[in-house]
Amino acid sequence: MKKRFLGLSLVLCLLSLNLAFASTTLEDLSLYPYSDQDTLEVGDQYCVEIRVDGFVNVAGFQFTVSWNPEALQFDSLLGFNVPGLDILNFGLPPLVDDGVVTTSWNTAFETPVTLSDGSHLVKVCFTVLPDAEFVNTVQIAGVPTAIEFFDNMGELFNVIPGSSTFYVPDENLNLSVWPGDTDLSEIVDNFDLLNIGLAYGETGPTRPNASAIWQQQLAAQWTYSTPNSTINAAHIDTDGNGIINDADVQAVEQNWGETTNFGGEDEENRLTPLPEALTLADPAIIVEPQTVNPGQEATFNILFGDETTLAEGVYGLAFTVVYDPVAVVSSSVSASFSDSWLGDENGELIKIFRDRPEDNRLDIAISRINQQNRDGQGAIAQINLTIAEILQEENYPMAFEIENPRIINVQEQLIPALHPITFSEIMGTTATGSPELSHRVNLYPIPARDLLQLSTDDLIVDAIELLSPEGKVVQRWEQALTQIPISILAPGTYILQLFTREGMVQKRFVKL
Ligand SMILES: [Ca+2]
Ligand SMILES: [Ca+2]
Repeated sequence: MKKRFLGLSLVLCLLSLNLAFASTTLEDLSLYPYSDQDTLEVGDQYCVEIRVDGFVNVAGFQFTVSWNPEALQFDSLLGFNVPGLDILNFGLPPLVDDGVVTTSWNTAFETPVTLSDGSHLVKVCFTVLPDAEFVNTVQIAGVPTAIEFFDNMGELFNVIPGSSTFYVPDENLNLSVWPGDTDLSEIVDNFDLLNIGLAYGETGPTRPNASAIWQQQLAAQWTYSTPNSTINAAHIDTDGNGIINDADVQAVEQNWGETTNFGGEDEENRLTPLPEALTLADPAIIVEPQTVNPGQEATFNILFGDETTLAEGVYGLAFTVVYDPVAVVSSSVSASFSDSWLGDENGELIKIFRDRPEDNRLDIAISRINQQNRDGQGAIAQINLTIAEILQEENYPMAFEIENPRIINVQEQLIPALHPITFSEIMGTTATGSPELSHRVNLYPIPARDLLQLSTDDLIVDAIELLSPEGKVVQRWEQALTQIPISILAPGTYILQLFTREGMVQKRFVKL
């Protein structure tokens, strides 16, 4: 019996007897395919050396090399590097057609063999086939022949198997898509909804092996790109099915907060709107103030545009609402989109939101989908939350601010918008006036520029005071008014104080 593939069974029998007494495992032995080729084309030859580390006093081995037979065709074995090892130690046809080659070798009780780390046992060569994927591996496997290395006492090494990887780029698949990051900002957030709105209804090539898993996925170019940022729609087809529609919002939801900036801690690539050159002629986006009670579940309209300054030519918006963590029950915050002038939430809009309680911020995006801009004024969305149980004598002013608004038309041009802080009143325990009284007084427009309209139901008003943001009386009228000129006031939040026969009422208003 010589060192031959088929002749090993007797040796293994002897060894298995021996193994019954073996109580220790030998040192680690690494067994791994190695190649310096990592990028290949169809038809190229790919050769891997089956290398070892820790190959010390080895008397025999067996293992399997495995690959995807649709990616690689077996060609040849070369460079046998162990005494006596040759092609007869390998199991080839028909196994190689299924993507495996097996081997067995032993010294037949002669001197064990030692090789320096990084030496190869044998070299296996293949041809790359047309069905090769982008990522392909050749690996050491334990099926059908188990992995065993032993010394001349029959004791086993602890074998650590490895693999080698090569890439076959398809020249058509030249875009690297991260599902959900539609604007290539390297983070998934509410801004990623806007491109889905812009490209809504577009079709293009499907993405091979597409999924919403947060990993780089190769895709072919689409003909559509966004009008201004020129981002290819392959990045916007987040689910990779070849059409851009509501389903593509899901990957944004699923991967929200993920980043591709794996090494860095900063979020500098996060899309921040361009520096704004705002004028008083621009429309304003604000949270509509109202008077609420502690503990109340409240809904506040988010207003864009007002009676005097329409929001014109709007297609999509992404922004953040900053709320007062003292006044809001944590994690009670959400958005809704009913009665939006931007469109019917069922069928005319896509929308997304996420509360960040630790930052007291609500991220929102909303977009039309039919490539038609719309003009409007009033509510575009709502913020819903539970008012905290604030027990204090005075009314509590609860601030809201719209942060980082990115508002676009269908040509993807930016629409500038004022976004002043507004204050809503949380009623104090001994507050003068009541919510009921407050509701009978109406101040508009919100926000106001030149003239404030005041309606007071059937209340009898004896006097009105205008207080500065610091609470100082700016002006006092000893009569009821229906209009209050405010054009000379500096921009800010003011308080109008009404003395009525049924009590005192305070209303805040925003002067742009
Ligand atoms: Ca993004
Ligand atoms: Ca899609």
